[in-house]
Amino acid sequence: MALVYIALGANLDEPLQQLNSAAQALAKLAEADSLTVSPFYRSVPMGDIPQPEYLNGVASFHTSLSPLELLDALQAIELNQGRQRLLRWGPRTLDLDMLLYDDLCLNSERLTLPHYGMKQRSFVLVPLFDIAPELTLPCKTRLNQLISPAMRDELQRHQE
Ligand code: A4P
Ligand code: MG
Repeated sequence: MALVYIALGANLDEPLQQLNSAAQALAKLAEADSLTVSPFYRSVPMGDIPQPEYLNGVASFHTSLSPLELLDALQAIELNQGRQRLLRWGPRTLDLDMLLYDDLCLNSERLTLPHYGMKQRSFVLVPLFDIAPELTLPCKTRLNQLISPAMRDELQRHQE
């Protein structure tokens, strides 16, 4: 059984509903009662494409799926929620990125683990810290060493 962390992002078609639906879908991939979902944060779009602000969060769970089976399942959830791949870094109804799969380090055509951008992104690191404050990454860096006060200032916590 692997412990996995997934980043959730949405900026089209009711992002809050998109993330809540995604969390329900992730629960079906998770071993019983193992799903934890972080608070959600509003974040300014990263990159140069003009687009609406994002809602971002992170989920963790235990799963018996292999890494590629999990990637297939994540992409099926994205498609089921109307994801269209038009532009890299373009707006999307739902993006599910696999951040960590246990301590696995992998560089294959379809899957890079840990996720290539996670160490730089406030909208990943801050919600990840909310659900895993003691986490150490496979490169042995402690999560809390990657988070600066400026990163927290970039985000607005979504009020329930
Ligand atoms: N892939 C490789 N490794 C992984 C992994 N660990 N998890 C491959 C998921 N997928 C992985 O992804 C392209 C391909 O990456 C997949 O087919 C898979 O085989 P995609 O979801 O189709 O395309 P994308 O998301 O547009 O590209 P990319 O490079 O993953 O973009 P990011 O890094 O996801 O960034 N601004 C804010 N504020 N919040 C955001 O969430 N997100 C993006 C997209 C841009 N700006 C943002 C946000
Ligand atoms: Mg993606």
